[in-house]
Amino acid sequence: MFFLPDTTYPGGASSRRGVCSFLRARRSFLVAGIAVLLSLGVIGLAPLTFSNKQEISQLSTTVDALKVNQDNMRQLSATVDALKRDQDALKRDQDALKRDQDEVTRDQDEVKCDQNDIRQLSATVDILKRDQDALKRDQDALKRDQDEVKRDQDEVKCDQDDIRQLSATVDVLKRDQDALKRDQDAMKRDQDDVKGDQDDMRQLLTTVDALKRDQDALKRNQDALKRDQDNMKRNRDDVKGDQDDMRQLSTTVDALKRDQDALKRNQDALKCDQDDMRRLSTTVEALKCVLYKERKQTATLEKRLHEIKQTLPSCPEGYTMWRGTCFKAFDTSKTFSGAANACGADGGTLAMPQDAETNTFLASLSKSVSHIRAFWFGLHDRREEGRFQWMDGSALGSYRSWAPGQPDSHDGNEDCVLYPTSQKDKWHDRNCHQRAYFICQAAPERP
Ligand SMILES: [Ca+2]
Ligand SMILES: [Ca+2]
Repeated sequence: MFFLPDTTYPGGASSRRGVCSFLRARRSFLVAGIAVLLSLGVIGLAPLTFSNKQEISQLSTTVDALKVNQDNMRQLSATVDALKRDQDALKRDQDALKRDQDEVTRDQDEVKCDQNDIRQLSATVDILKRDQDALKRDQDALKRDQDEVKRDQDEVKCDQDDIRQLSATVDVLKRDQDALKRDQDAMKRDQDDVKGDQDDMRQLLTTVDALKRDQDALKRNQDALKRDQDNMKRNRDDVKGDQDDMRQLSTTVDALKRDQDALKRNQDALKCDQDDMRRLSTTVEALKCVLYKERKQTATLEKRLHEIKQTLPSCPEGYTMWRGTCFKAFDTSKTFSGAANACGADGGTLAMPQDAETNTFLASLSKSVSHIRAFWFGLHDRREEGRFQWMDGSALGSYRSWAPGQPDSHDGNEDCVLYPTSQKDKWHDRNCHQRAYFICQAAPERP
């Protein structure tokens, strides 16, 4: 059988867990036993089918065993009942323990509160002790003061006694003094009679002394006045110097004022200049923008010009373009025919100034090469005297620029025309074999 103690379990929770596992094991064992018995009962019905005795005896043994098992079952049932009771008792004990635990917790909280109260009380007691010490010190100080007061009181009492004695002595002295005064008054009356004569003498002497003192004082006053006069004179000189300084200062101040005004005017002018500078700066910025645009445009135009030049016809080297024709003044001397051949070698002819503008241009071109040389150009009357024609065979038109008296076909042998050394834009007919510089013209070349 299983028995439980009545009240407490020193092992606590671990003991209770051991008991519970034990109960569960016993319950499993009980269930297993019941199962065995039931199987044996089923088996016990079998012998009816057996005939031999051996089997019957075996069955008898089995029945006995079953009876024993039945007894065991009963014992187990009793054990289970006892265990249930023990379990109930354990539960009750557990509840009691829980209640005890709660009470202990509450007691613990109360103890904590009490501990806090004790700490506060301890702090209060410390404060009270410190107050008590301070009070003791104050009490000692008061006792010392009291002792001093007592000593002062004793001294005052001694002084009072002395004062009383002094008062008595003073009364005696007063009486003596009154007696003395009376004697003194008598003496004075006698003395006054003697003094009457003496006073007159003394007054005279006093008057003389006073006069002497007045004289000395007058002298001192006189010296002081002289010193004052000297001081005054020096002060006057100083004042005069200060006045001069003041005048100079005034002049300086006026000059400074004028300078200030001039500075103000300069400042105003500078401000105006500054404004102008600002405006100029703005204008410059605007101009820079314009300049930038212009430059850009110029670059574009130059580029375009370059492109156009690439496509335009150009003059041979050394020739200058004039109204779509190229001209060149040569600085070598040739006959008219030699000059014409030289121009032909360049792909052109001798120049043909068929209008006033071209004539002026050619005169200028020849002068750029030489001022003192004559220049052939392409006009002649070699085919028929008096009938002038250009190098391309066309007849001389209405425009002509003969020098006065020309053409004169001097000696009947002048059939070629040139610009003479003087009057470069005027024409002269000359001997074609004469040597002169010359001017060629050519058509521009296509690139
Ligand atoms: Ca002629
Ligand atoms: Ca001539």
